[in-house]
Amino acid sequence: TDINTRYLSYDEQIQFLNNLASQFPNLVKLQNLGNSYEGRPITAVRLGDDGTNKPIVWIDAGIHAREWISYNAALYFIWTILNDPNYRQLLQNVQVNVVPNTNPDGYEYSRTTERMWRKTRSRFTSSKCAGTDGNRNYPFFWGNEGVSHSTCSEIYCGTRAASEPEVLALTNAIMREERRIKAYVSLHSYGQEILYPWGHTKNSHPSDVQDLIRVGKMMATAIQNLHGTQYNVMNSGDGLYPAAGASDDWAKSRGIKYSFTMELSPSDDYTGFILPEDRIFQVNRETFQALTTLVRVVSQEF
Ligand code: 0X9
Ligand code: ZN
Repeated sequence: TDINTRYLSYDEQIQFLNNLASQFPNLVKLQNLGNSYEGRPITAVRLGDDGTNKPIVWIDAGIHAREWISYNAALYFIWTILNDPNYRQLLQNVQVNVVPNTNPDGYEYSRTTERMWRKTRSRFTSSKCAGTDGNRNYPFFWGNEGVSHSTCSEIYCGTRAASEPEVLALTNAIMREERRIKAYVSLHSYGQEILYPWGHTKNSHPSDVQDLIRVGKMMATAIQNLHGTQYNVMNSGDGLYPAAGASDDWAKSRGIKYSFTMELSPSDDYTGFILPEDRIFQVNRETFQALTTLVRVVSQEF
């Protein structure tokens, strides 16, 4: 499979999922959560049989269009947990829901037109600028710190909370199963960081922050054990910058205990968002180690 050697188009990503769904009919179910602004399906992959009382780990990727490695990392996770019998066993106790492309319009725009595009592609009658930052559009402290209310900004938070069809599809889908969802990870790049809430402001931590730090460090250790790559575990508001209306905070506010944003590689080398294709494989494998560590924690604790 070439998810380890090149970046796929949106259509190729869907084809990849369809192939897996027909190969593993008992373990894979594809679901359309809703359509993007331009009408592309937001596809969720349910991994595991349809046992209704298992804890769920929710993983999504690519709300920021230019963070291409996140899509491959999500697809690699799906492929490997299905194909490696040692990991496939995890699905007996835990269901994993993966949305490998939460911003297909933005991604196609980034691939074909403007490599550094970040936002969705929604249009506004009153502005020549397009797009909302999906990670400022979630309905928790929406519109507060670290956002912009002008359409041309890279961190434009949208006309209202969940104004983006992509964000509405995701919040609705998560709320349908939120009592069972015990962990949430949003894959981004770049920075090699595992970020935990709260991130909408500085100096604000959930009461169980020590649990998040402990599990975040387990994930970072799993990555380090592979090739020595270092990820920093930190609070997003203090360690990075406050940003309200992000998905990690919203998930935490819904009662999902282990909520993280992962900023994948590189850390701060010259490549930034433009991670060369010959580095995809290693990041895929590292991300897999972190995510399966989290799945294992959920299977043991819930
Ligand atoms: O700014 C973001 O949305 C994320 N960083 S990125 O470079 N991928 O754009 C970080 C979000 C961290 N979470 C919160 N601040 N809540
Ligand atoms: Zn991002």
